[in-house]
Amino acid sequence: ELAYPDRLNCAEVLLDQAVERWGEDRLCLITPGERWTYGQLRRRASQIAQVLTEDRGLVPGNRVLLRGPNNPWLVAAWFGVIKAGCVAVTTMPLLRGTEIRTLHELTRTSLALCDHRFVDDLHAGVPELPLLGYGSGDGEDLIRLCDGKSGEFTAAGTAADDVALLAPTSGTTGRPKATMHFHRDVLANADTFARYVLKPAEDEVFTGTPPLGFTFGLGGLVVFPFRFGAASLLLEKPGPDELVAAIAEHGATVLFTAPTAYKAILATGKASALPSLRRCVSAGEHLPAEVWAEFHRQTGLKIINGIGGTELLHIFISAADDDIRPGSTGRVVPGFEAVVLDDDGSPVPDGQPGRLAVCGPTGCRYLADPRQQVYVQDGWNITGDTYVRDADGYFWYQARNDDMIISAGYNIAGPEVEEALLAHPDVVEAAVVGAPDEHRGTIVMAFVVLRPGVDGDERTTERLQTFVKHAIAPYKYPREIEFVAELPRTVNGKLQRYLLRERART
Ligand code: 3SK
Repeated sequence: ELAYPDRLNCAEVLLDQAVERWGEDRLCLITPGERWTYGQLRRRASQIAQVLTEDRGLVPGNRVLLRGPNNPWLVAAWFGVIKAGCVAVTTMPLLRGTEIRTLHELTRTSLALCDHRFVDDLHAGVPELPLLGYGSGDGEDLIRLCDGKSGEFTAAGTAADDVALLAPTSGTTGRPKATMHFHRDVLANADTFARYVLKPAEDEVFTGTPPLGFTFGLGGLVVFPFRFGAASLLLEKPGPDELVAAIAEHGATVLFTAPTAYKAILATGKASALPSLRRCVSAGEHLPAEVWAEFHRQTGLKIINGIGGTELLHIFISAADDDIRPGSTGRVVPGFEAVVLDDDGSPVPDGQPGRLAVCGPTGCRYLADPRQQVYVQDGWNITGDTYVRDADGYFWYQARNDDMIISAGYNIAGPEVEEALLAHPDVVEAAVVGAPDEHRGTIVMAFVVLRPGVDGDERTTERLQTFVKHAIAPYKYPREIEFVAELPRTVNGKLQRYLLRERART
């Protein structure tokens, strides 16, 4: 049972209290070119809170959009916003203007703190949103404003169940939802999955690839290390070789990444040269048993496979220590409960497939969204995954039961890609499904009916792919396109998506 005081500011606990406990000079953030101590980060976060409240007149509850790759200023911005009692709206750096606009309209942000290199799409999407940039580049600069501040700021006296974070999730329809997380939720994830499964030591160095805009990254690279006085190695967009080199150079001990990246690390041929690694966490998509076995063979490490969700902030079912059955996702993390349900919402017997439902200290609340009633019932989050639980309590992944495509750890809503394709003048109809792929697990595959007279050749494929990459985040583009005369439909005109899925498998 987790107990937190009624008044709680998670940034104060994770940062200010860390400085009190471990001292100003303790290392907290490492990048290929920089090292920040807890004291430095606290000063920068406090200065940001001063800029927000003193210069920009923000008050507790105002929402601030954060946009940028994983680096110390993004972490300082996250802490500064929350220290000020404002709500951090974390976003994926790859989002394009229209996607940012949709999120802004949903979350009604008052200000954006954005890496200068990423302002163009933000500006194109929400030109009216006040913006402070940081890092190298032009525009009104957050760092310069911070330099004029004392760095003394007492964290806002928020309640434990005030919202600290709005974390967007793309949903199955492409219409994003924003999940609301309280100050206590942020700590609860560290006090469940991290405490009981990772059991971090104080001298740990966490690292990984997920953006901080994805709660898998935010937990693994910020919340968990800070909760245990450890350090985080931040890499902006590492390829496998860079990741491997950085782990070796900085002695990283805990790795968070998706199955695709574990495969890519194996492909570098250097997996066995990572002696500092102690724990490896995999989530975001299903980890094939062969990848687990090969990684174990080459490194001696047992990847901790887990499933989490933006809705519950982080991992709620996972393997732990030697309690690992390769190919299974593991057992419920202490503090959470999970059941497998049939179509009527009743638990199915062990060994039978059904829909996974989860309940825990982090809860699931969508901001102003009627889908709350569909996906959250009696406090249980009804996930989009089909699972089987065995008699020993291990959960075995079967499939997605919706239209979400998980490709290389990215959640991609098929209907959103369809919409992007349909905006092209040459496209008459489009349907998108996931197709199996050796490297990415699944790829986005589109079936497209073209306007009469347009050839379905390679040039058209490339044109459509480029078009989608410019319309929505580039990782969502269809890596394969098949041109068809018509899409399979029922007599009522309903798309028979399952036929396309079968076709994509062949
Ligand atoms: O996809 C997952 O498994 C996941 C894990 C941790 C945090 C968030 C998510 C979506």
